[in-house]
Amino acid sequence: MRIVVLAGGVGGARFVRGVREAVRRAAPGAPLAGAAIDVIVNTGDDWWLAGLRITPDLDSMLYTLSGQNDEVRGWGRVGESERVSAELQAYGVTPPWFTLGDLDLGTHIARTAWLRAGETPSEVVRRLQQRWELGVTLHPATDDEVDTHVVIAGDSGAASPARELHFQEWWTRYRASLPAARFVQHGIESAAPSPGALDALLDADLVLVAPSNPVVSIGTVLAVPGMLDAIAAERAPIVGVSPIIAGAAVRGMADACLNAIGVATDAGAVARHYGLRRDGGLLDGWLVAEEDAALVAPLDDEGFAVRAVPLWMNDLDTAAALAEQAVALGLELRDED
Ligand code: GDP
Ligand code: FO1
Ligand code: CA
Repeated sequence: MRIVVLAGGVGGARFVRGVREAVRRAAPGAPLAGAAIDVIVNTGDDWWLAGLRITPDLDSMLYTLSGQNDEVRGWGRVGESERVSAELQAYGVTPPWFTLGDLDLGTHIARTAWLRAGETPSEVVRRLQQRWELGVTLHPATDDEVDTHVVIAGDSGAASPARELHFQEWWTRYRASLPAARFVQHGIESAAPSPGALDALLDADLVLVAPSNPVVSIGTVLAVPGMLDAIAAERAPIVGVSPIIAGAAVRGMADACLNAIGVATDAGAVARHYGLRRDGGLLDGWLVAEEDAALVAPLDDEGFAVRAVPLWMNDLDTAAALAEQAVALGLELRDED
């Protein structure tokens, strides 16, 4: 069995760690036993800083799955020091609101060296993950450089005209507090899914949409031309997991992104935003939190196969249990087919 997961950074990585654990725990002969896991990771957060290519969501995956992530901060490496970053900030080559840890810099330098030598982002990701036994295969959503930018609305006078920031500046410097009018990715029209992402989708038995930011993580993966078609052409069931619990974007600022595109911070609104696959959207199935059980009946009436399950990923056990629920719903949908 081949499972493909669409994912962003921290929420995505916690979920993928749960999927990997669910596969490891599967009884011999069970459908999940020995399943291959491919992860298609958002690249919209990527940017250039101090001459280095930084890929936050891919690195969150790499570090979380290899057990080296800083669980407290959510990003970067555990046991990190920041001596080089202090120098870079003293020179003014990096801003004070974006810190590159010393160990993390090793990753960025290696990645940039390979890119400079002519390798594609997919080849670089392959090399980075070879260093550890991740138990999953990571693919960038695209090999094209289409970083997300945020358009901040101006007011009607000339005092504050509309302006555009890189997503990282909006997110880490302003903590998503500047009202976003929209998100843009310049050149996305001519981008294509990475070869590994397409291959994995062609071969998938089940596609899972991680409880990642629906706008700047999953939305950005789906915005790559050809990605949604490749997913929709699947015979494999597509099951999503809500990142919203009881009307709140747990651990993060996804609500600011949803506001910007006019979608309520609500598990039902996110399902409707993704849409039903049979109507040209993404989903067959959708997992909501037990706290949101009241959403099951209305969404079910609209055609989504919905279950209310424990949605908090607090540790490996809860993340694995959530992954098992997502897989179980997918298998149910496959058997009905
Ligand atoms: P980022 O790229 O680091 O922002 O991470 P993602 O886009 O992968 O995921 C961020 C989202 O994960 C947050 O906005 C939350 O809505 C969601 N999230 C975080 N922790 C949990 C959890 O325990 N359960 C669920 N269901 N969602 C979570
Ligand atoms: N997030 C911060 O809030 N402050 C930082 O200084 C910061 C540095 C950083 C360096 C490398 C990296 O891969 C991620 C980093 N992040 C930082 C997290 C990250 O930029 C965002 O949380 C995500 O892009 C949103 O998913
Ligand atoms: Ca992200």
